[in-house]
Amino acid sequence: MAVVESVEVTVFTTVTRSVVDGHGHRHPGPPREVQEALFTVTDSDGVTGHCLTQPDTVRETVIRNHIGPALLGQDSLERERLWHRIAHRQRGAQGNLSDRALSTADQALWDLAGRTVGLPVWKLLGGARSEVPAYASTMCGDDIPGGLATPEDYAAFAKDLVSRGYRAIKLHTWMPPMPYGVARDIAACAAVREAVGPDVALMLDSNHWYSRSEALTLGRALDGLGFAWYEEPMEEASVQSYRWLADQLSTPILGPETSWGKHMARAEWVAAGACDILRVGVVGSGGVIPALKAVHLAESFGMECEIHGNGSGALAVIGATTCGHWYERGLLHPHSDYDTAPPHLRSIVDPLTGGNVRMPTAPGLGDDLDHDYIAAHAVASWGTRSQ
Ligand code: LLH
Ligand code: MG
Repeated sequence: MAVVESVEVTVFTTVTRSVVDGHGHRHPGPPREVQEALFTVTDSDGVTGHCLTQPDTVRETVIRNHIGPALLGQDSLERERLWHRIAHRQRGAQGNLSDRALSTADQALWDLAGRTVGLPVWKLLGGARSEVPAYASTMCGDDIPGGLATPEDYAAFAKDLVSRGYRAIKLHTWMPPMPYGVARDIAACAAVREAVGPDVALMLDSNHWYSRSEALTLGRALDGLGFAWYEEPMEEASVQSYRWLADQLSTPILGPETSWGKHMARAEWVAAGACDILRVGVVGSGGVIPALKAVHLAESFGMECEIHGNGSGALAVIGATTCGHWYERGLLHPHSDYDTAPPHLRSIVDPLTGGNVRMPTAPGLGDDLDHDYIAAHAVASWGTRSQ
Protein backbone atom coordinates (compact mmCIF):
# COMPACT_ATOMS: atom_id res chain seq x y z
CA MET A 1 0.00 0.00 0.00
CA ALA A 2 1.32 3.45 -0.91
CA VAL A 3 0.61 6.26 1.54
CA VAL A 4 0.56 10.02 1.04
CA GLU A 5 4.04 11.27 1.90
CA SER A 6 3.84 14.95 1.04
CA VAL A 7 1.46 17.73 0.09
CA GLU A 8 3.12 20.72 -1.57
CA VAL A 9 2.16 24.00 -3.17
CA THR A 10 4.37 25.81 -5.69
CA VAL A 11 3.37 29.38 -6.54
CA PHE A 12 4.67 30.53 -9.93
CA THR A 13 4.26 33.45 -12.28
CA THR A 14 2.59 33.06 -15.63
CA VAL A 15 0.98 35.30 -18.23
CA THR A 16 -2.73 35.91 -18.80
CA ARG A 17 -4.47 38.02 -21.38
CA SER A 18 -7.47 38.88 -19.26
CA VAL A 19 -8.60 41.30 -16.60
CA VAL A 20 -11.08 40.64 -13.81
CA ASP A 21 -13.68 43.31 -13.06
CA GLY A 22 -14.82 44.38 -9.59
CA HIS A 23 -17.47 41.64 -9.51
CA GLY A 24 -15.12 38.83 -10.52
CA HIS A 25 -16.03 38.59 -14.23
CA ARG A 26 -13.19 37.96 -16.66
CA HIS A 27 -12.75 40.14 -19.76
CA PRO A 28 -9.99 40.29 -22.39
CA GLY A 29 -6.99 42.46 -21.56
CA PRO A 30 -3.34 43.06 -22.40
CA PRO A 31 -0.80 40.37 -21.41
CA ARG A 32 0.04 40.65 -17.72
CA GLU A 33 1.89 38.61 -15.14
CA VAL A 34 -0.22 36.75 -12.58
CA GLN A 35 0.47 34.10 -9.96
CA GLU A 36 -0.94 30.58 -10.05
CA ALA A 37 -0.37 27.59 -7.79
CA LEU A 38 0.47 23.97 -8.52
CA PHE A 39 -0.84 21.67 -5.79
CA THR A 40 1.07 18.35 -5.67
CA VAL A 41 0.45 15.22 -3.67
CA THR A 42 3.17 12.53 -3.65
CA ASP A 43 2.89 9.00 -2.30
CA SER A 44 5.44 6.56 -0.89
CA ASP A 45 5.84 4.91 -4.32
CA GLY A 46 6.92 8.29 -5.70
CA VAL A 47 3.71 8.74 -7.76
CA THR A 48 2.48 12.34 -7.96
CA GLY A 49 -0.88 13.95 -8.60
CA HIS A 50 -1.31 17.61 -9.55
CA CYS A 51 -3.98 20.26 -9.72
CA LEU A 52 -3.68 23.91 -10.73
CA THR A 53 -5.45 26.45 -8.56
CA GLN A 54 -5.23 29.95 -7.11
CA PRO A 55 -2.52 30.50 -4.46
CA ASP A 56 -5.00 31.83 -1.93
CA THR A 57 -7.18 28.71 -2.20
CA VAL A 58 -4.32 26.54 -0.89
CA ARG A 59 -2.54 29.08 1.31
CA GLU A 60 -0.04 27.77 3.84
CA THR A 61 -2.43 27.51 6.80
CA VAL A 62 -4.93 25.52 4.71
CA ILE A 63 -2.24 22.96 3.89
CA ARG A 64 -0.69 22.82 7.35
CA ASN A 65 -3.89 22.85 9.43
CA HIS A 66 -6.33 20.93 7.25
CA ILE A 67 -5.30 19.20 4.01
CA GLY A 68 -1.91 17.93 5.21
CA PRO A 69 -3.25 16.39 8.46
CA ALA A 70 -6.16 14.80 6.57
CA LEU A 71 -3.95 13.16 3.92
CA LEU A 72 -0.48 12.39 5.29
CA GLY A 73 0.11 8.72 6.03
CA GLN A 74 -3.21 7.67 4.45
CA ASP A 75 -3.63 5.18 1.59
CA SER A 76 -3.23 7.43 -1.44
CA LEU A 77 -5.79 5.45 -3.52
CA GLU A 78 -8.68 5.71 -1.04
CA ARG A 79 -10.11 8.83 -2.62
CA GLU A 80 -13.63 8.55 -1.25
CA ARG A 81 -12.40 8.16 2.34
CA LEU A 82 -9.86 10.97 1.95
CA TRP A 83 -12.49 13.29 0.48
CA HIS A 84 -14.63 12.76 3.61
CA ARG A 85 -11.61 13.28 5.87
CA ILE A 86 -11.08 16.72 4.35
CA ALA A 87 -14.77 17.61 3.97
CA HIS A 88 -15.51 16.85 7.64
CA ARG A 89 -12.86 19.37 8.64
CA GLN A 90 -14.78 22.16 6.90
CA ARG A 91 -17.30 22.58 9.70
CA GLY A 92 -14.70 23.46 12.30
CA ALA A 93 -12.42 25.39 9.95
CA GLN A 94 -14.33 28.67 10.37
CA GLY A 95 -14.61 29.29 6.65
CA ASN A 96 -10.91 28.74 5.98
CA LEU A 97 -11.28 25.42 4.15
CA SER A 98 -13.27 26.10 1.00
CA ASP A 99 -14.98 23.74 -1.43
CA ARG A 100 -12.36 24.89 -3.95
CA ALA A 101 -9.54 23.73 -1.66
CA LEU A 102 -11.36 20.42 -1.16
CA SER A 103 -11.74 20.11 -4.92
CA THR A 104 -8.05 20.85 -5.50
CA ALA A 105 -6.97 18.02 -3.18
CA ASP A 106 -9.59 15.66 -4.61
CA GLN A 107 -8.57 16.34 -8.22
CA ALA A 108 -4.88 15.83 -7.38
CA LEU A 109 -5.72 12.47 -5.76
CA TRP A 110 -7.63 11.41 -8.90
CA ASP A 111 -4.67 12.50 -11.00
CA LEU A 112 -2.39 10.38 -8.82
CA ALA A 113 -4.75 7.38 -9.06
CA GLY A 114 -4.86 7.65 -12.86
CA ARG A 115 -1.09 7.79 -13.05
CA THR A 116 -0.81 4.81 -10.68
CA VAL A 117 -2.91 2.54 -12.88
CA GLY A 118 -2.00 4.17 -16.23
CA LEU A 119 -5.52 5.33 -17.11
CA PRO A 120 -7.14 8.71 -17.84
CA VAL A 121 -9.47 9.60 -14.98
CA TRP A 122 -12.64 9.51 -17.12
CA LYS A 123 -11.92 5.84 -17.87
CA LEU A 124 -10.97 5.06 -14.29
CA LEU A 125 -14.35 6.49 -13.26
CA GLY A 126 -16.28 4.24 -15.61
CA GLY A 127 -15.56 5.42 -19.14
CA ALA A 128 -18.78 6.43 -20.92
CA ARG A 129 -17.71 8.50 -23.93
CA SER A 130 -14.50 9.60 -25.59
CA GLU A 131 -15.83 12.87 -27.02
CA VAL A 132 -18.53 15.41 -26.28
CA PRO A 133 -20.06 18.34 -28.18
CA ALA A 134 -18.87 21.68 -26.83
CA TYR A 135 -20.98 24.77 -26.40
CA ALA A 136 -19.26 28.10 -26.88
CA SER A 137 -19.61 29.96 -23.57
CA THR A 138 -19.10 33.69 -24.03
CA MET A 139 -17.55 36.10 -21.56
CA CYS A 140 -19.95 38.53 -19.91
CA GLY A 141 -21.09 41.65 -21.71
CA ASP A 142 -18.76 44.64 -21.66
CA ASP A 143 -18.22 48.07 -23.20
CA ILE A 144 -15.26 47.11 -25.39
CA PRO A 145 -15.50 48.33 -29.01
CA GLY A 146 -15.95 45.29 -31.25
CA GLY A 147 -16.28 43.13 -28.14
CA LEU A 148 -19.55 42.16 -26.43
CA ALA A 149 -20.87 45.69 -26.00
CA THR A 150 -24.11 45.51 -28.00
CA PRO A 151 -26.70 42.95 -29.15
CA GLU A 152 -25.19 43.29 -32.63
CA ASP A 153 -21.77 42.35 -31.23
CA TYR A 154 -23.24 39.14 -29.79
CA ALA A 155 -24.88 38.35 -33.14
CA ALA A 156 -21.65 38.87 -35.10
CA PHE A 157 -19.67 36.77 -32.60
CA ALA A 158 -22.30 34.01 -32.70
CA LYS A 159 -21.95 33.75 -36.48
CA ASP A 160 -18.19 33.51 -36.09
CA LEU A 161 -18.55 30.76 -33.46
CA VAL A 162 -20.84 28.73 -35.72
CA SER A 163 -18.29 29.07 -38.55
CA ARG A 164 -15.70 27.56 -36.16
CA GLY A 165 -17.87 24.45 -35.74
CA TYR A 166 -19.88 25.12 -32.57
CA ARG A 167 -23.44 23.77 -32.62
CA ALA A 168 -24.41 25.50 -29.38
CA ILE A 169 -23.71 28.92 -27.84
CA LYS A 170 -24.30 30.19 -24.32
CA LEU A 171 -24.53 33.93 -23.83
CA HIS A 172 -23.29 35.48 -20.62
CA THR A 173 -24.93 38.86 -21.01
CA TRP A 174 -24.24 42.04 -19.03
CA MET A 175 -23.81 41.59 -15.32
CA PRO A 176 -23.12 44.02 -12.48
CA PRO A 177 -21.15 46.30 -12.50
CA MET A 178 -22.46 46.83 -16.07
CA PRO A 179 -25.64 48.93 -15.77
CA TYR A 180 -28.01 47.14 -18.18
CA GLY A 181 -31.11 45.06 -17.50
CA VAL A 182 -33.60 42.64 -18.96
CA ALA A 183 -34.50 44.60 -22.12
CA ARG A 184 -30.92 44.52 -23.37
CA ASP A 185 -30.57 40.81 -22.54
CA ILE A 186 -33.67 40.09 -24.61
CA ALA A 187 -32.31 42.18 -27.49
CA ALA A 188 -29.03 40.22 -27.42
CA CYS A 189 -30.78 36.84 -27.29
CA ALA A 190 -33.10 37.81 -30.16
CA ALA A 191 -30.20 39.14 -32.25
CA VAL A 192 -28.24 35.91 -31.78
CA ARG A 193 -31.24 33.71 -32.63
CA GLU A 194 -31.80 35.79 -35.76
CA ALA A 195 -28.11 35.50 -36.68
CA VAL A 196 -27.70 31.72 -36.26
CA GLY A 197 -31.17 30.46 -37.18
CA PRO A 198 -33.24 27.75 -35.48
CA ASP A 199 -30.75 24.86 -35.60
CA VAL A 200 -28.09 26.13 -33.20
CA ALA A 201 -28.81 25.42 -29.54
CA LEU A 202 -28.79 28.63 -27.48
CA MET A 203 -28.55 29.07 -23.73
CA LEU A 204 -28.55 32.13 -21.48
CA ASP A 205 -26.62 32.74 -18.25
CA SER A 206 -27.78 36.18 -17.07
CA ASN A 207 -27.13 38.67 -14.32
CA HIS A 208 -27.39 36.34 -11.28
CA TRP A 209 -29.22 39.02 -9.26
CA TYR A 210 -32.53 39.71 -11.04
CA SER A 211 -35.77 39.88 -9.09
CA ARG A 212 -38.48 37.26 -9.69
CA SER A 213 -40.44 39.55 -12.00
CA GLU A 214 -37.37 40.51 -14.03
CA ALA A 215 -36.37 36.86 -14.35
CA LEU A 216 -39.89 35.93 -15.47
CA THR A 217 -40.00 38.64 -18.13
CA LEU A 218 -36.67 37.46 -19.51
CA GLY A 219 -37.67 33.80 -19.30
CA ARG A 220 -40.88 34.41 -21.26
CA ALA A 221 -38.79 35.99 -24.02
CA LEU A 222 -36.56 32.90 -24.06
CA ASP A 223 -39.66 30.72 -24.40
CA GLY A 224 -40.44 32.61 -27.60
CA LEU A 225 -36.89 32.31 -28.88
CA GLY A 226 -36.60 28.54 -28.32
CA PHE A 227 -33.69 28.58 -25.87
CA ALA A 228 -32.31 25.24 -24.64
CA TRP A 229 -31.83 26.42 -21.05
CA TYR A 230 -32.00 29.43 -18.72
CA GLU A 231 -29.25 29.68 -16.10
CA GLU A 232 -28.78 31.65 -12.89
CA PRO A 233 -30.90 34.77 -13.44
CA MET A 234 -31.44 35.06 -9.66
CA GLU A 235 -29.61 34.51 -6.37
CA GLU A 236 -29.48 30.72 -6.05
CA ALA A 237 -29.89 30.71 -2.28
CA SER A 238 -33.62 31.18 -2.87
CA VAL A 239 -34.64 27.70 -4.03
CA GLN A 240 -38.32 28.69 -3.83
CA SER A 241 -37.76 31.51 -6.34
CA TYR A 242 -36.37 28.99 -8.82
CA ARG A 243 -39.33 26.66 -8.26
CA TRP A 244 -41.66 29.62 -8.81
CA LEU A 245 -39.84 30.47 -12.06
CA ALA A 246 -39.60 26.89 -13.35
CA ASP A 247 -43.34 26.40 -12.82
CA GLN A 248 -44.11 29.24 -15.22
CA LEU A 249 -41.69 28.72 -18.10
CA SER A 250 -41.32 26.16 -20.85
CA THR A 251 -37.59 26.92 -21.24
CA PRO A 252 -35.72 24.46 -18.97
CA ILE A 253 -34.23 26.04 -15.84
CA LEU A 254 -30.65 24.90 -15.16
CA GLY A 255 -29.14 25.05 -11.68
CA PRO A 256 -27.72 25.37 -9.15
CA GLU A 257 -24.25 26.47 -10.22
CA THR A 258 -22.80 28.53 -7.40
CA SER A 259 -24.87 27.33 -4.42
CA TRP A 260 -22.86 25.91 -1.55
CA GLY A 261 -23.84 22.43 -0.36
CA LYS A 262 -22.15 20.13 -2.87
CA HIS A 263 -24.31 17.18 -4.08
CA MET A 264 -26.68 17.59 -1.11
CA ALA A 265 -27.78 21.03 -2.34
CA ARG A 266 -28.43 19.48 -5.77
CA ALA A 267 -30.68 16.87 -4.16
CA GLU A 268 -32.65 19.67 -2.50
CA TRP A 269 -33.13 21.44 -5.82
CA VAL A 270 -34.38 18.28 -7.49
CA ALA A 271 -36.74 17.52 -4.58
CA ALA A 272 -38.09 21.08 -4.68
CA GLY A 273 -38.71 21.01 -8.44
CA ALA A 274 -36.50 24.10 -8.74
CA CYS A 275 -34.67 23.01 -11.91
CA ASP A 276 -35.34 21.00 -15.05
CA ILE A 277 -31.64 20.36 -15.76
CA LEU A 278 -29.25 19.86 -12.84
CA ARG A 279 -25.93 21.71 -12.58
CA VAL A 280 -22.73 20.93 -10.71
CA GLY A 281 -19.09 21.95 -11.11
CA VAL A 282 -15.94 20.06 -10.23
CA VAL A 283 -13.96 23.13 -9.14
CA GLY A 284 -16.72 24.99 -7.29
CA SER A 285 -18.69 22.14 -5.74
CA GLY A 286 -15.93 20.24 -3.90
CA GLY A 287 -14.35 18.03 -6.53
CA VAL A 288 -14.85 15.03 -8.78
CA ILE A 289 -16.44 12.98 -5.99
CA PRO A 290 -19.45 15.25 -5.23
CA ALA A 291 -19.85 16.13 -8.93
CA LEU A 292 -20.16 12.46 -9.80
CA LYS A 293 -22.73 11.93 -7.05
CA ALA A 294 -24.78 14.85 -8.44
CA VAL A 295 -24.66 13.47 -11.98
CA HIS A 296 -25.79 10.05 -10.77
CA LEU A 297 -28.55 11.70 -8.75
CA ALA A 298 -29.80 13.45 -11.90
CA GLU A 299 -29.63 10.23 -13.89
CA SER A 300 -31.67 8.46 -11.20
CA PHE A 301 -34.42 11.04 -11.68
CA GLY A 302 -34.26 10.88 -15.48
CA MET A 303 -32.76 14.39 -15.62
CA GLU A 304 -29.80 15.83 -17.45
CA CYS A 305 -26.90 17.21 -15.43
CA GLU A 306 -24.69 19.74 -17.23
CA ILE A 307 -21.22 20.26 -15.76
CA HIS A 308 -20.14 23.82 -14.99
CA GLY A 309 -16.87 25.16 -16.36
CA ASN A 310 -14.04 23.98 -18.54
CA GLY A 311 -10.89 22.02 -17.80
CA SER A 312 -9.63 18.55 -17.07
CA GLY A 313 -11.80 17.93 -13.98
CA ALA A 314 -14.97 18.71 -15.94
CA LEU A 315 -13.86 16.42 -18.78
CA ALA A 316 -13.17 13.59 -16.32
CA VAL A 317 -16.77 13.66 -15.07
CA ILE A 318 -18.33 14.23 -18.49
CA GLY A 319 -16.32 11.37 -20.01
CA ALA A 320 -17.39 9.06 -17.18
CA THR A 321 -21.15 9.73 -17.47
CA THR A 322 -23.88 10.08 -20.08
CA CYS A 323 -26.66 12.26 -18.72
CA GLY A 324 -25.40 15.69 -19.81
CA HIS A 325 -25.11 16.76 -23.43
CA TRP A 326 -22.40 19.39 -23.45
CA TYR A 327 -18.93 20.58 -22.41
CA GLU A 328 -18.69 24.29 -21.48
CA ARG A 329 -15.82 25.62 -23.63
CA GLY A 330 -14.78 29.11 -22.67
CA LEU A 331 -15.00 31.74 -21.68
CA LEU A 332 -14.80 33.08 -25.26
CA HIS A 333 -14.66 36.62 -26.61
CA PRO A 334 -14.00 38.20 -30.02
CA HIS A 335 -10.72 39.67 -28.70
CA SER A 336 -9.49 36.67 -26.79
CA ASP A 337 -7.53 33.63 -27.99
CA TYR A 338 -8.75 30.55 -26.11
CA ASP A 339 -6.78 28.05 -28.21
CA THR A 340 -3.24 29.13 -27.36
CA ALA A 341 -1.98 27.51 -24.16
CA PRO A 342 -0.65 29.77 -21.39
CA PRO A 343 3.11 29.43 -20.84
CA HIS A 344 2.80 26.94 -17.95
CA LEU A 345 0.98 24.41 -20.18
CA ARG A 346 2.45 22.71 -23.25
CA SER A 347 -1.00 22.35 -24.81
CA ILE A 348 -4.64 22.94 -23.90
CA VAL A 349 -6.68 19.98 -22.65
CA ASP A 350 -9.74 20.77 -24.79
CA PRO A 351 -8.95 21.49 -28.46
CA LEU A 352 -12.06 21.76 -30.64
CA THR A 353 -12.53 19.36 -33.56
CA GLY A 354 -15.73 19.48 -35.58
CA GLY A 355 -17.55 21.14 -32.70
CA ASN A 356 -16.47 18.38 -30.28
CA VAL A 357 -13.83 17.98 -27.57
CA ARG A 358 -12.09 14.63 -27.15
CA MET A 359 -11.35 13.23 -23.72
CA PRO A 360 -7.66 13.25 -22.76
CA THR A 361 -5.77 10.01 -23.31
CA ALA A 362 -2.82 10.55 -20.94
CA PRO A 363 -2.91 8.83 -17.54
CA GLY A 364 -4.43 11.04 -14.84
CA LEU A 365 -6.45 14.18 -15.44
CA GLY A 366 -4.56 14.96 -18.66
CA ASP A 367 -3.27 18.47 -17.99
CA ASP A 368 -0.12 18.97 -20.09
CA LEU A 369 1.89 20.83 -17.43
CA ASP A 370 5.24 22.36 -18.35
CA HIS A 371 7.11 21.48 -15.15
CA ASP A 372 10.32 23.14 -16.36
CA TYR A 373 8.49 26.45 -16.88
CA ILE A 374 6.79 26.17 -13.48
CA ALA A 375 10.10 25.42 -11.70
CA ALA A 376 11.84 28.30 -13.49
CA HIS A 377 9.07 30.74 -12.52
CA ALA A 378 8.46 29.59 -8.94
CA VAL A 379 8.23 32.47 -6.46
CA ALA A 380 7.11 30.68 -3.29
CA SER A 381 6.40 27.21 -1.99
CA TRP A 382 5.08 25.54 1.14
CA GLY A 383 3.95 22.12 2.19
CA THR A 384 4.06 19.36 4.70
CA ARG A 385 5.46 15.81 4.66
CA SER A 386 5.47 12.65 6.77
CA GLN A 387 8.23 12.62 9.36
O1 LLH B 1 -19.84 35.46 -13.97
C1 LLH B 1 -19.10 35.07 -14.86
O2 LLH B 1 -18.06 35.65 -15.22
C2 LLH B 1 -19.50 33.80 -15.53
O3 LLH B 1 -20.86 33.60 -15.39
C3 LLH B 1 -18.74 32.61 -15.00
O4 LLH B 1 -18.95 32.48 -13.62
C4 LLH B 1 -18.95 31.31 -15.70
O5 LLH B 1 -18.05 30.39 -15.14
C5 LLH B 1 -20.31 30.68 -15.68
O6 LLH B 1 -21.22 31.03 -14.99
N1 LLH B 1 -20.40 29.70 -16.51
O7 LLH B 1 -21.51 28.97 -16.65
MG1 MG C 1 -23.01 29.79 -15.25
